[in-house]
Amino acid sequence: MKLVVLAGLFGLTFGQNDPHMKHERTSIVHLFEWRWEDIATECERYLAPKGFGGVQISPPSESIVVTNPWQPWWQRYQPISYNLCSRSGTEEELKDMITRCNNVGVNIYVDAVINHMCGAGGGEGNHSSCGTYFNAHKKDFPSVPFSSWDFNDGKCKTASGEIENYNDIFQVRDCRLVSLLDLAMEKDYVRVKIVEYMNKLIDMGVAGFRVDASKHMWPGDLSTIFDRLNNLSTRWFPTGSKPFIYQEVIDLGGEPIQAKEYFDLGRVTEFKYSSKLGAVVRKWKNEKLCYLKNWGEGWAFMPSDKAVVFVDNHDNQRGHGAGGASVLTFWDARLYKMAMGLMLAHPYGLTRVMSSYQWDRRFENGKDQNDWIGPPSHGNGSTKAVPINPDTTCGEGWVCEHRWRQIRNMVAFRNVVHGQPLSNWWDNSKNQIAFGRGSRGFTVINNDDWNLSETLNTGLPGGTYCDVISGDKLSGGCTGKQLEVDKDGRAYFFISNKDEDPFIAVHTDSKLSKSSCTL
Ligand code: AAO
Repeated sequence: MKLVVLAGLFGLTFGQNDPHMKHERTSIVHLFEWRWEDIATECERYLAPKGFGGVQISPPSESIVVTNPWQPWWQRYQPISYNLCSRSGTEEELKDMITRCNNVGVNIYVDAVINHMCGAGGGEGNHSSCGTYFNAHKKDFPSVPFSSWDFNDGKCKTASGEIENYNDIFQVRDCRLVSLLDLAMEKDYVRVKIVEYMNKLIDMGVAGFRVDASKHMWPGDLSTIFDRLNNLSTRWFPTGSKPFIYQEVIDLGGEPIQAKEYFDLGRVTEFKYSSKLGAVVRKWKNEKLCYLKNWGEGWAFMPSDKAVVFVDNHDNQRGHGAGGASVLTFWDARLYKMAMGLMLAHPYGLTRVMSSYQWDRRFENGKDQNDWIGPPSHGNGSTKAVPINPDTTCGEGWVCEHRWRQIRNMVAFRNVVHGQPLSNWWDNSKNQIAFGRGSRGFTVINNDDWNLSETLNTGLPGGTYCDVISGDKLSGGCTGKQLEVDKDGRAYFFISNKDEDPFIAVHTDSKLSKSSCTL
C-alpha cells in the first residue's frame, strides 16, 4: 500500500527504467529490418534457448515508400500514419510475433518514431507501406488524422525551418530534423494520437519502447505522454508493470542538450560508450585496454542504471547519426568480437546487441555512397526471409552477429554473472587485461602485439572450465580450450596475439563436471 502511495507521489513514470526481462536475462538484440515472421521463429528456435531477454524491432508504423533511392532502410523513420503495416509485415503478423515471443519469455521493444512524420519533400499520393493517402506539402495525414495545425512550423525560428544549430535548444526541439515534419507535441490532440498508438502496442503485449529522436522532443512533453501509457499486459507481465522506456539522445558532450535531462523519464542511449570503446579496442589516440579499469561512470558516462549501451547501432555502423570513425562493426569482425566480449562481460549498463545485414559499401571521399541500402530484398522491394545455414549462421546477406558463437556465449555469460561486482582486475599497463564478476565468471583479453602468459587470480571455484570464446560446453565436454582453476582460484592463461579471438571467458555454467571415471 505504502509503495503504491509513494509511486503516486513521485510521479507515474516511476519504474520505466526496468526492461522487465524474464528468467534473469539481461540483453536486448536489435533485429534490424527483420520481418515479424522471422522474429517470431527466431524467438522460439534461438533467442529463448540462448538467453536473450528481448528484441528491438524496426518501426512497425506505416511509413513512406521511397523509390529514389530504391527503398532505403531509412524510409521507416518517416511515418505516414500509426497503422501497423510495414515492410516487416502486417498487423496480424506483428501480433502473432509479439505473442509467440512473449510465450517463450522474450520481450519486444518497439522503435517508436513519434517526433515527426515524413520529410517535407515527401510528395503526395499513396506511396506508403499500407497504401494510405497523404500530402506532405499540405501536411495532411488523414489516416491519423494530422493536419497542418498539428506541426511545429510556427514555433521554429530558423529561416529554413530546419535545425541549423545544435547549440540552440529551441531549434533542436521545435525545428525540423533533416526536413522531417515536426509534430507539435505540446498540443493535447497530438499527444492523444501518439498515446493511442503506443497503448495499442502495449495492449498487444510489447514490453517497452526505444524512443527515436528524443533529443528533439521537450522532456516535459515526453513526460506527459509516458505518464498516460497503459501498464503492460498482465497476460505476460506482473500487475502494475510500466512500459520500459529508452530514449535515443546523442550526447557526446559539447552540446547544450544533455542526456541527463531525460533520466527522470527512463533510460537513455549512451553514445559515448560506443565511440570510446571503438577507440580503445582500435588503440587509437594512444588508448589502451588498461584504461578500462574505471570504465563506466569513471569515463564520464551516465549512471549505469540509466544507460543503454552498444558497440554499434543501425546509424553509426553506416556513418549516420554520431559516433565517428572509431565505431566498430561486423566489418571489423576480430576487433568487433573483442569489443562485444568486453561490453557483455562488464557490469556497466543495459546491453544491446546489433544484428545487421550486409550491403555493398562504396566509399568516395571518405563517405559510403551506399549507406542507404535497405535489407536483403526481392525485386519488388519485399524483404527476404532469414534462412539458417547448417552451421547455424544466416544466409542471404543477413549477418546475424547475435548468432556468432563468441557473442551468443557472452550474452549467456552476462546472464550467469548478473548482479556480481567487477572483481580481480589485472592489467599489464598496456593492452592485456583480465577481470572477473564475483565468483561466477572471468575473462582475459590480449590486444597487445605479443603473447599473454600469466597466472591470475580468477575468484572462481576450483575445477576445469570450458572457454566459451573458442568453443562450447557440449554434452559435458568442451569443443574449445579448457582451463584449470586450482583450489585457490588461480589459473594459468596463455593467449597468442595471433589467435583468431585473442580472449578467453569462463563462467560457472561452463564448468565441466567430473568425468565418469572419477565418480
Ligand atoms: C532521410 C535523408 C535526408 C532527408 C530525410 C527526409 O537521409 O537527407 O532530408 O530523409 O526526407 C534516419 C536516417 C536519415 C533519414 C531519416 C528519415 O539516418 O538519414 O533522413 O531516417 O528517413 C541526429 C538526431 C538523431 C538521429 C540522427 C540520424 O539527433 O535522433 O540524427 N537518429 C534517429 C534514428 C535515425 C533516423 C532518425 C532519428 C529520424 O536513429 O535512423 O534517421 O527518425 C550531431 C547531433 C546528433 C545528430 C547528428 C546527425 O552529432 O549531436 O543529435 O543526430 O549530428 O545529424 C560529432 C558530434 C556529434 C554530432 C556529430 C555529427 O560526432 O560530437 O554530436 O559530430 O555532426
